[in-house]
Amino acid sequence: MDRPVLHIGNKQLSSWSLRPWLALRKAGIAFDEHMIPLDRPESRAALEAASPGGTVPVLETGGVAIWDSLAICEWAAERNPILWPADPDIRGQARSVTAAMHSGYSALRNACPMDLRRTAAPVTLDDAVRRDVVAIQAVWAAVRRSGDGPFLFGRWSIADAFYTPVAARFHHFAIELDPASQAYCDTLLADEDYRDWFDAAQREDLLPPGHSHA
Ligand SMILES: N[C@@H](CCC(=O)N[C@@H](CS)C(=O)NCC(=O)O)C(=O)O
Repeated sequence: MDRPVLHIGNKQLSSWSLRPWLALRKAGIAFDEHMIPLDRPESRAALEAASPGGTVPVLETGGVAIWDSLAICEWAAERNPILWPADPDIRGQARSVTAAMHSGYSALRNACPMDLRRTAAPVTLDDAVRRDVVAIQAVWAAVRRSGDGPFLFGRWSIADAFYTPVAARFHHFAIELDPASQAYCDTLLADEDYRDWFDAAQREDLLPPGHSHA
């Protein structure tokens, strides 16, 4: 079987692409990656050619395209179940917190887009963004099980893939967190696979400085 190809957006900006890229790495699934630079005149045509949904990430495998970050993570978890907690009840809860990020917290996402080349600096946050920041920390506090490791459910899981871009937003927008949440974000941002992505983002030369994209 040909190696799957993961089409991604700019590493600097594409928070959605980061999630399945981490999951494929953690699952030990060999894949090729292909970048479609975003926000260029030719981006739309390239996105539509690669992805039925017209967005990245998209995984090309077995002659089909799977788009949507969570769908790609689930594809990876079918190949390597280590990506979710082993206990079915805890796994259900891990899926809840993952789905909450996938479909929510839009105030934070809109006001504080991931930009891995942004110099960390605070901005004034409106009430809706503050509510998201409080809600995310409350969810983390409610579910955290650090027994088997420092991640949300102990060992690394897809939930951590979904909150790694959140940790990056919190860092780059210098958002103050409670100590346990800060420690969790520090763990995510020190992860070796994330560091590989982050380092590659620093070497990208795809956008004018200061440009950012949600
Ligand atoms: N729900 C989708 C969202 C994907 C998405 O919005 N991707 C952005 C890049 S981060 C995109 O492709 N935008 C199209 C554009 O910039 O024209 C997912 O989880 O994959």
